[in-house]
Amino acid sequence: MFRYLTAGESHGPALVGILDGLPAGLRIDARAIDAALRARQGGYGRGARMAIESDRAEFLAGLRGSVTLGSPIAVVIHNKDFENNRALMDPLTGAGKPLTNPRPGHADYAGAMKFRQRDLRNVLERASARETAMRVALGAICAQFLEALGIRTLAYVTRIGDVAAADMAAVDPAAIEGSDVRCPDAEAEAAMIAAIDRAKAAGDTLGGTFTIRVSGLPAGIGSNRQPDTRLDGVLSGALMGMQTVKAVEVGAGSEIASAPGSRAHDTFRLDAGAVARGSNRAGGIEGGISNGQDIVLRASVKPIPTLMKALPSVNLHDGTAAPASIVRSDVCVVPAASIVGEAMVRLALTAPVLEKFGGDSLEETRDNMRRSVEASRALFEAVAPSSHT
Ligand code: EPS
Repeated sequence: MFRYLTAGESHGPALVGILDGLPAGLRIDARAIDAALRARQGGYGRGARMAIESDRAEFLAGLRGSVTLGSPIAVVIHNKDFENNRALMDPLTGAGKPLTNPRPGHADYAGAMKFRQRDLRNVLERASARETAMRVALGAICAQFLEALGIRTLAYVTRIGDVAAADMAAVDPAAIEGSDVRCPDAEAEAAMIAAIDRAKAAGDTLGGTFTIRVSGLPAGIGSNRQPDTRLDGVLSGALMGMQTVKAVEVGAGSEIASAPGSRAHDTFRLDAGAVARGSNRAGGIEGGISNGQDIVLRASVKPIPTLMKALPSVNLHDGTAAPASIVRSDVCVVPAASIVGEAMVRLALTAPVLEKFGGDSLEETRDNMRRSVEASRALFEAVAPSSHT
């Protein structure tokens, strides 16, 4: 069974993560993990915290000579900002003036009710998106496992506020890396940056959307066996598990509700004797099972709830009307959220891929995958064998 856990407060000493169930024999490129961490820290519209941190994943267990042992992988990312907050956040002695005015849209109020906390800091420290740094590190490890099987992910920004990128059939990864908002549409990028500047000047924040594509995933991952085994549910649940995400779409998503059946589905045809599809509105998943086409997911991200022009709130300690607490924050996190979303998809895909192919070593997983894909191809010999991936 593949699983992972993270722990860590935003201004505590460190974030820690454990990844359990990856096979032995996978060579890990630590630089690629740190590159993903840098990407998460970047993006136009980020706040001052990002200038303090320079996130680096340090391995404590599970590797020898950069190769996985099949034992649990343990990772730590130190919070540099802990040194500025030791009196407030030391796990044994930390104390300070309580935060009292909940931010609409943040976990502050709901979390205070749940955990019976009078100091909202006791809620926000774990609710903060700071902990997504560890998800990105663990996701970047899973990416190396998936890539060893030929499965790749790509994440890019498709909307910031009311600026939408043009629909793109193919996306060049270099165009994403070269963009300050991780949007491969250069024209939209300039308008997105201007929108972030306007929001900042107004003391406001902006949300948006990002798209994740998965290529190289063979047909047959996920299952119609039970509701919780359906791949669309697994992947959208993982994306909804992010702080900022309020909606997830698979393929054509919500548009499908208004299309007639004749224009909603991806027809089959024969192309030089091979099975081909007319489109990919299903986003690569039918019946909760991957169908061999690219997986396409889109997530909608809410604007960050900490506004410099604070929203109306109440002081929960004295019962007066008061603006929401203002703490250091970002204007727009959509580019960073796309990196976190990619990590969530990488983590969420690893379990059903391992469930399908199994293996205690990478070699065994690869052998199983090769045999399985060949057997599926051989099922319909009347149709050209190369077509069933
Ligand atoms: C974040 C770290 C946080 C915030 C932000 C994201 O650091 P700090 O609170 O010290 O400024 O910048 O957190 C939130 C958006 C939030 O709502 O809590 C990060 O590492 O991504």
